[in-house]
Amino acid sequence: MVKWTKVAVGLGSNLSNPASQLDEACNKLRASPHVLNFRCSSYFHSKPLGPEDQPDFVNAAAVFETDLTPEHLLALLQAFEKRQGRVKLRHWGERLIDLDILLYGNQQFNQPNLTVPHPFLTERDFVLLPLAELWPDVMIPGRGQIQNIIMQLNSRYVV
Ligand code: PH2
Ligand code: MG
Ligand code: MG
Repeated sequence: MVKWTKVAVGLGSNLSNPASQLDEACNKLRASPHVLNFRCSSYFHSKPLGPEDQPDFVNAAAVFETDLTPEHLLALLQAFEKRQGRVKLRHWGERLIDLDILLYGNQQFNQPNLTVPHPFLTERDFVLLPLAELWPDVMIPGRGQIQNIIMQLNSRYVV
């Protein structure tokens, strides 16, 4: 019996018509035989985190079930990034398409090339807000309810 696991993936782009890059990535994911019940959030516009001399981002989250292991899902996302034309520019810099594993079931692990939940998930509104739109009662392993994390994030800006 094949085991299907519910996962969340973060999408981001700030080059070559970002929204159409997200559309393309969503279409490819939805069409994969390793993906079931694919859903994608609205597109959120955000200021770049990191170098400020780069265009604004469009971000989204996707939630689906997969029969791939975390390593194989990472390989699939990296292959999609490459096929879509992503080239490595600079750290935290501009990118055509970025597909990051945010959650893999309720698992928590730390490998040299993959940390789950995504290490910056709880610090980034452009990841938390799309994810909460799709999956409002998700529990982030080790961190708790997404709504509480968002409230804590917002309270940092209250003076
Ligand atoms: N991704 C980064 C660096 N900075 N800023 C925004 N607004 N959105 C992103 O997706 C993003 C970023 C590296 O992955
Ligand atoms: Mg990435
Ligand atoms: Mg990223």
